[in-house]
Amino acid sequence: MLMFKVLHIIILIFVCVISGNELEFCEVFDEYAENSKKCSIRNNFTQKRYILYDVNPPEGFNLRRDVYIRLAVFLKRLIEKDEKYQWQLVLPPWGNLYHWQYPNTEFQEYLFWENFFDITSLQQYIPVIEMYKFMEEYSSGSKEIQLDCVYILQNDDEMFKTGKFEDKNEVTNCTRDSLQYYKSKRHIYTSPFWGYHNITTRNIKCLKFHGTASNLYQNLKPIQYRSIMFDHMEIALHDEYGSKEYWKARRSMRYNSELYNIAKNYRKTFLNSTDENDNTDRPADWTKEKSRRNARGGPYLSVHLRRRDFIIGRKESIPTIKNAASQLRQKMDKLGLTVLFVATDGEQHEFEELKSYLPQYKVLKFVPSDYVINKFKDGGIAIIDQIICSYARYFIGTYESTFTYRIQEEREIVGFLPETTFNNLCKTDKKCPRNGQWQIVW
Ligand code: GFB
Repeated sequence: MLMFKVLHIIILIFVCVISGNELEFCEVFDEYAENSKKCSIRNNFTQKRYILYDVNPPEGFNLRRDVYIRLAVFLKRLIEKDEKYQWQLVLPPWGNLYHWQYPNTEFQEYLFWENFFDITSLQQYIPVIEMYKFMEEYSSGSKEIQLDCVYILQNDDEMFKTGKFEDKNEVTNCTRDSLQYYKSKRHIYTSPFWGYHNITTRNIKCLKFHGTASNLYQNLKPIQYRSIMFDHMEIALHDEYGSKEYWKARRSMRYNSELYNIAKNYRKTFLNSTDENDNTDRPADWTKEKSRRNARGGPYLSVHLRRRDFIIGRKESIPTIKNAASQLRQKMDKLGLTVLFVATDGEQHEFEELKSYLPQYKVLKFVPSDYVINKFKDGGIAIIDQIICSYARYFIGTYESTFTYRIQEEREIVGFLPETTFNNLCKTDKKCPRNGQWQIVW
């Protein structure tokens, strides 16, 4: 009997190797011990484990970048404590973001991280791979990519009602809200999966979750699962917000070098700003960067003027264009600056209105070429705006905008004095909400 069992296992392993598609005979159903056993055998073969994630669909680009940092630190710590497995973070392609509506841009889906970020820099912090690489590695030639387990994180509504917050990680019934984007046919779930119809799972669990990301280590179960996805990952909080580790992860998020170059040319051509003159030179490798506070910045003031949904959703903190102009004029006069760079999602007529209130100043915004629009789309244009804002002598942002937060972080990394960075437009001169100052830790 024992001989027979051993033989059975050897055959199983042999089939696994020659079929090249381990998924064909390894479907993960926790409740079926027989299947779990097969998976254990398969999973012992390879030490590679893949973590995938997604974020609540309406969330924008810059909150998503923050969710990446939570995962990056999560993975860094996981690797430190668990050397047995080769953990990899699969970078979720960008697409279909609510705010990405640039006219004339083609289809904004399936955009890989390399469009916006420098993958080598990210990899100097944690092992990340693009989705297409994951598909190649994981599928071994098969068209279907079946994820071993998908956890959908759900808030605990009760906690929000009572205000008593405590860590929670409980498998619970899936609410309609949680499953609204998934399609199920004979226990196989498809969609949304970043728009890929060939990605499926048989195993979805909903988690009532409250706490920091590291509370999810217990859900990884690497003996059972080779690939695991967390949906609604924005629900998990930072483990180390603002710490040295947080800033390391953040520093590794260098942009695609072409975006830096476009911003650099713009600064030089229109803003009389170069790294040599502005004392903003940085090493090409982020790990070589050092703490400093002597960046001068180009001879311009930059503003992030957030409009659109903020005019309605954040009425109490968003000024009128006229009032914003008055605040900007006062600051430029005080600093002796005559050039204003405006990053905005506002309409052209709002920009024209702003200019009309500032006739004695040079007021500019970045106008992308067709090449930039087609290649980098909304995400890349937004990054170029952010980079240009990051190199100004003085920056004023929009209260509670994550777009502004990312600029402030970048300025902290470049080495500006905090008082030139942590400023925001006020509703009026009298009513001025203040953002916190999250200064860099080296
Ligand atoms: O990045 P984001 O999450 O920042 O969303 P918030 C704003 C998006 O609007 C950006 C565009 O990703 C850009 O596509 N955008 C905003 C800009 N400002 C600029 C700009 O100056 N230049 C360019 N080129 N594009 C959050 C939303 O917005 O606000 C949430 O993500 C929610 O969904 C919340 O609506 C209230 O933090 O400003």
